[in-house]
Amino acid sequence: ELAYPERLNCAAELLHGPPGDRPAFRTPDGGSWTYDELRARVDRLAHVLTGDLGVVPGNRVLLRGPTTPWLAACWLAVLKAGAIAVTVLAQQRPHELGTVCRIAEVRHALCDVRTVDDLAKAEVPGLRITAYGGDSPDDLLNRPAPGTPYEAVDTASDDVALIAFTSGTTGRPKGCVHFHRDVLAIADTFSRHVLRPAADDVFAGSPPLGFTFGLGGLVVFPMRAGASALLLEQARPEQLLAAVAEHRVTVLFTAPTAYRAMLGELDGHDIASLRRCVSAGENLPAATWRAWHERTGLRIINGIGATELLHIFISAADELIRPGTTGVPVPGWRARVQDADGRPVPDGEPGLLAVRGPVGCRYLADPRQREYVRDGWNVTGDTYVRDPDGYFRYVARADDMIISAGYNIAGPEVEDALLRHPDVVEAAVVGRPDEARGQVVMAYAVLKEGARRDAEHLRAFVKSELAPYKCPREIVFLDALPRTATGKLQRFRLRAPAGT
Ligand code: 3SK
Repeated sequence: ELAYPERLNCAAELLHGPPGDRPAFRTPDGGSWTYDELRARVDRLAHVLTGDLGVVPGNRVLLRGPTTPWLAACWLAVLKAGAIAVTVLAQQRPHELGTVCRIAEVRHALCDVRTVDDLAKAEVPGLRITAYGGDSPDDLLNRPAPGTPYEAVDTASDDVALIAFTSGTTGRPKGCVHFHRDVLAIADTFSRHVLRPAADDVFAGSPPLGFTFGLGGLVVFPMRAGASALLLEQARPEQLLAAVAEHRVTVLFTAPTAYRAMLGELDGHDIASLRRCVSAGENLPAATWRAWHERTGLRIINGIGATELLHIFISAADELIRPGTTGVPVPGWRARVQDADGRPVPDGEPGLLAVRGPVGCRYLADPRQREYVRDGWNVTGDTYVRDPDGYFRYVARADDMIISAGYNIAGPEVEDALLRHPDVVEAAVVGRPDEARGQVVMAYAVLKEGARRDAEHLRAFVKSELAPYKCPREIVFLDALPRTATGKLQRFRLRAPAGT
C-alpha cells in the first residue's frame, strides 16, 4: 500500500530531495543542469507564472514543445504553483490542439517558440500563449522575476496535477485526469520495483514528455531517484544509439519498433553502458526481444501502460523476464482477465485485461469513462491470457482479433511470425471483411532497404511458422506503417478501404 501525506505537492517533492550539485538534466550538446540550477529555474518560472501571467491554482496550463530541460522545468513550475499541466505533443496540429484546449478549458499555454505558430492557428478564444526560448522581452524566460525561492502551493495529494490526452489509436481525444499522488505512485511502483534506479543512472529515450511514457521515464523516475536524464529533441533509432554511446546512458526507454530498427544500426556504437532497456507503447514481439538479446546480451523490460493509468502496471525485470509475455502485475497493482460481463476467465483462456492499483482512469467529462472503469476495474481494451504461473501474455487489442472461417486469429501473433523473417522490419496484420469467411487475414510489411518485395516467399515463410489458417491472404509492402504521434500502430487505417 502506498501512503502519501494528505497535503502533497508532487513537484516540490520531486525537487527537494537530490543533492544540489548532482546533474538533473543533460542535453546532447554536453549541456547540464544541476539539481540546484533546476530548482532555481523552476522557482523563477513559478514566480513569473503566478506574478506576471496571473496563473492561479487550479488553472489549466497547456505545455507544448520538443523534449528539453525547459519543457520539463515548465511542467514542474506549473505543478509547484498549484496549476494543472495539460500535456500535448509537439507534433499535434492546430485542429487537434484546439480540441484539447476546448475539452480541458485551457486558459494559458507555455509553448516553445519554435512550435508557437500552430498553437496560435488553433484560435482558441481567451487563450493566453506565452512562448519560451526566444529573444523577445515577452518571452517567458526573459521576464523579470524575483530570484528568491518560490514556496510551493500547498496542494492536497488528490488535487489534480495533470491532464494527459490520449487519442488511443482511433483519433477521438480523451483527457485523463491525474492527481499529485499519482505522479509519485508511478515512480514508487514500476520504477522503484522494476527499474530499481540508482543516483548515478542516466536515463534517455524517445517518448516525448507530452506522452506519459516519456514524462515518467525521462522526468519523474530519474528525479525520484536523484538520477539524471539526457533529454533528446531528436530521438530516432540512430540518434538514440549515438546518444547512449556518447553520454553513457544506463536506462533506455523506447518502443518495440525502435529496438527493431536499432538492431540494424548497432555496428560502431558502444552501448556497454546500458543496464536497463524498457519497451512499452505497444506489444513487444518475442522475435524482437530475442534478436536484441542475441546482439546485445541485454534483456528488454517489456511493459504495458496506459495514459489512463499514467504508466506501466504489468512488467518484469531481470531473471523474472519471460520473452513473449508482458510480465506480472507491478507491486501495488492487481490484474486479471475477465469476460465481457466482468467475470474472471480461467487461466489459459483469452479475455479482457482488467487492472486496479494506485492510479485510476478519470476521463474529463467523457461518457467513455463507463466503458473503461467497470466495478472498480480498469478495462484497458487489450485481450490477454494469464498463464497458470501468473504471467500475462498479450494477445491483441480487443478489437484486433480476426475471426476467419470460425478461427480466432490474433493479429500480433502473425506479426511476430513475419518479424522472424530477417528482411522484415515492421509488420501489421488486420482482418479484411470477406463474404465467404467473415474476415481474411491481411498483412502489411515494411522491409529492410534493398530487400526483394516477394509476397509469395513471405507467405510461405509464415506457413512454415504458423498453422496455415493464420497465413495472410495477401501481403502489401509499405514504406512505413501508419502510426499515432506516440508511435502506436493505427490498425484502423489499414482496415479502412484505400483512400480514407
Ligand atoms: O500508452 C502506453 O502504451 C503507455 C505505455 C507506458 C507508459 C505509459 C503509457 C501511456
